Amino acid sequence: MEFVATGLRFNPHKAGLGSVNEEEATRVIVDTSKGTEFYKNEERKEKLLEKRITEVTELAGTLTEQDKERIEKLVDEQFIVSWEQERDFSRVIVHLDMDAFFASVEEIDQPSLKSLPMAVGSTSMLSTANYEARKYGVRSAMPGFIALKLCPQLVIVPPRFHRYCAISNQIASLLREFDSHVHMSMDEAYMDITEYLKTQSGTIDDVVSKIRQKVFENTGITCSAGVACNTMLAKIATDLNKPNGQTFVQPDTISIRNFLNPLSVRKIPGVGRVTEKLLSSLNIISIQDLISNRSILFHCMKRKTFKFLLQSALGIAPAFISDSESRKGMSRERTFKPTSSLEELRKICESVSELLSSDLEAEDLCAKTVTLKIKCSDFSIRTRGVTKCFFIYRYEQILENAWKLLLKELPVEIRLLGVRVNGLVPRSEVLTQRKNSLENFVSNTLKYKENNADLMYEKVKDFGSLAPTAWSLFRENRQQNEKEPEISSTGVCPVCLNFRSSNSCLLEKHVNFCIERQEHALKKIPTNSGKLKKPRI
Ligand code: TTP
Ligand code: MG
Repeated sequence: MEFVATGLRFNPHKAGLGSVNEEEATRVIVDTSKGTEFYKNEERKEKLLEKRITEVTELAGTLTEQDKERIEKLVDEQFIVSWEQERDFSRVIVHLDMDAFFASVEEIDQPSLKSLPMAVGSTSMLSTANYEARKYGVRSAMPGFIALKLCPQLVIVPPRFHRYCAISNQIASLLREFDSHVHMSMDEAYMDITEYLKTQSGTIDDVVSKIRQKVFENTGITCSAGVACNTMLAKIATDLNKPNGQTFVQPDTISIRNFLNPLSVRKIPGVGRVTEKLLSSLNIISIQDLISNRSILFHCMKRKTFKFLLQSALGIAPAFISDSESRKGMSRERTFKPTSSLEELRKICESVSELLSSDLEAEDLCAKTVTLKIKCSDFSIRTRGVTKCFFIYRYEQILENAWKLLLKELPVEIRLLGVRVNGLVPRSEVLTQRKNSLENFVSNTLKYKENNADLMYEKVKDFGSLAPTAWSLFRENRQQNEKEPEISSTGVCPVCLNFRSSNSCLLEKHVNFCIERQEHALKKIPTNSGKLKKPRI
């Protein structure tokens, strides 16, 4: 077959695709997509990748054998020795991933679909496929029209995101029995079952089987599990025995190395097809190769990439996702038939924002930054973000911020819309902080008013007017003198200083409203927050 861009090659890295003839599937993908924007974009991306490969291989070629030995020694002494000391074997982490999640939910609701090759999505894009369809090479993130070429009898079912969310929430509550701090995203969960195991008599494998059985009995969905001493290893392990299976990695350095060494670099979460191709140009195919070529990695990669790849290859990672890490961000996205219709885009933006706000709600978090990601019909990707000066979590707030960012991009034809929130903190923390700062503000304001009332009055007299805030302060002070309100139980809005209430919810709502109103007035002032991020290769 003629040369094929990396992104056009059939991607076999998903459970259930092992028996597919890759060359045949690639030919169907190439033939069906020739001349499309997708095809052109993949060719553009390939050119950039080729350039990067040339740079990296040239750089690697400058190393002599002596250089490599010297760098290897340095890497071992300066990095690996201290990383090895950081290894934590004390926790038992389980990663659970539902099998063919969206498709399984559809099969539960329509059992007749079980025996058919079926995928969820549309002719333009599939979200996932059941294992029957995977035998034909049909998989997630594949356009439906290509899937129909690979498997003409494929049944394509439109997605029902609310249903998937409901089942996902149900699974999360079941899993809380084993770890009350379970981290659950749509169809995968991380649990630290170290404490739970102390209350059980069976082996680790028995307990994990029990967990999977519980999910199945309550939802009808099978899932696969990986068990290891850290989340990264557990996630890799889950994939090895999918569907409806589990893999346990013994918590010692030799077992971990034996488990990882023969695997493809692609098994490392975060290594995609571009990194895979870049590494293969350096003759790095397996995880073992990453370790043997650590001098080249050190010499050719950015320090962060070097660290990530080598630590992953050694199986070194934090035992569990720390709260702050897990709170880095949350996102939702939707792929659809390219459209420039504002009405359709608004609906999609609404549904993505709604899912995201319920994710925030489920974890009781709120966010500082909203980022919009769009993939245009020519497959170029744009991301735009805005950082607020206050925390948001409500559906309307996420929607309006994402929508404003989108409006700035018009006119545009879009095939994917995603919204991400970052700067996450627990809502309870924000409410406490806000309450404290409100209380401080109120008491300081009243002290200030007491001390400065005369001075302010003089200013009013001198200049004839005051800025609105100062004016309200002054006016309030006059009213205060007349009424003497209960300061301790009543809060004042620190923005307008006009609104006061002893009901903290009402006050908070008002403060949010006031800040947004103020932001609205200021929004004409250009800031850096809407800058376009350049896509990385
Ligand atoms: P995955 O767990 O990656 O896939 P899966 O559950 O369908 O199949 P597997 O048995 O291999 O775990 O993703 C979970 C759900 O997320 C999937 O059912 C649909 C959705 N999804 C997309 O919408 N687009 C995508 O590209 C992928 C990978 C998943
Ligand atoms: Mg899954």
